[in-house]
Amino acid sequence: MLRERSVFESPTIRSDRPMKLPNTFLWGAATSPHQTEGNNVNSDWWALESSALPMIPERSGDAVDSYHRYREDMTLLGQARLNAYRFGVEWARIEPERGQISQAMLDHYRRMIDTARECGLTPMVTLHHFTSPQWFAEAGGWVAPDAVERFADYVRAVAPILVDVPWVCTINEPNMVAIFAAAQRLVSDPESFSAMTSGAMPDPDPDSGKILIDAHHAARAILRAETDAAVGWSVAQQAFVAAPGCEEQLAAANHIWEDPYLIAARDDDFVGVQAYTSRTVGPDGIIEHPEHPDNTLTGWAYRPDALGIAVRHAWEVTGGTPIVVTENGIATDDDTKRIAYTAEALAHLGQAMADGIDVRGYLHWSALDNYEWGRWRPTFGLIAVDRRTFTRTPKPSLAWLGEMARGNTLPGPR
Ligand code: IFM
Repeated sequence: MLRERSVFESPTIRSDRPMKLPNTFLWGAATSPHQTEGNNVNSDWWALESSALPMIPERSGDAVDSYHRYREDMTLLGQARLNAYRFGVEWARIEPERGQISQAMLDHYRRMIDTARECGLTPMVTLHHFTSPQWFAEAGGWVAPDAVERFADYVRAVAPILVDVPWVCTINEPNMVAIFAAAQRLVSDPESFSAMTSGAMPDPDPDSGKILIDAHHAARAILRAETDAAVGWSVAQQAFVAAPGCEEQLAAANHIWEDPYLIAARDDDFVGVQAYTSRTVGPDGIIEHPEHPDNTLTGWAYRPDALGIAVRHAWEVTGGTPIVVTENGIATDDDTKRIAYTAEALAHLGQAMADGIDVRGYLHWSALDNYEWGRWRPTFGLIAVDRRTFTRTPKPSLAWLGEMARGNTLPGPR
């Protein structure tokens, strides 16, 4: 029984033989609407960008104009021989005012789904990726008494265009959404605020977390009734590891940051693992990434092994929900480093799969250099974008990942 086996036995890679994957394995890339489409003017993030918060020094503006150029984006992914694309539909466009559903926007997103297919890409559609309509935020956001109902209404409105979509992710990184909720509460407290601006993140707000879990389960029920989709959500994982003797602190960090969201995925059709780096938990809790020349453009430690740690943790906590890696990547302007990081991350993923973990796909973050929530400098893309002309230039990493998809094997260690 695979599920009974300890997946923590082997953190290091044992096999250097490539591992053949099933033909159904998803090889792709991911984006989100707000980070790529541009002019998401009815969203809460657009409003936040106007509010001159120091954590949000730059605005999304036109983003990379994927609202108009999605066919070009998808064509490049398909030409590279990737077979999957995770993108989102934007609640603030579909329901710009409460109860006012835009059929034109639903048609737009249905065209995106059809275009993905035409480009040879299996679509995974995310329904909520950090941004909500401004009217929802003004009404109290996720802690408003009717938040779950409002989200469920939106999901009901979108369901008809998802009827034949194979993969739907209800909410992206609900634990990060709960962190934003905590951060917004702290903004009025000068001491906590200065801690936040120096890079530390508050713990996820547990009240928001519970509501997000209810919202996810409500969405899952609607989607299961009205579509054929495999339904899940994606969890931001920090791949926490314990400093010597700090196993209890490690368990506490996981308990607050990740586990409730993974437990909520126990009856899902899949869980999305999103991992970029690993963080150590010491005697006083989570340790911030120490300064290091190898740190990425987001200031995170260079830790390609994070993916293996995260996948093993998700498998253990969910009790064996099938996994899709819905995000993994690196913010760097050195594409050779991106390839090296990804190759190593994939080797760790292969080892986890060799240990019996059921992983159905790998979706790299991100397809395009895009708006990184307040900043443009951290570039995660397989495709560079000139933000003045919107010209797309594939990087060598796109062709490299396409080759991986064509070979459909996971590598041994480098
Ligand atoms: O850009 C984000 C994405 O929106 C959610 N997951 C992490 C990425 C990198 O920070």
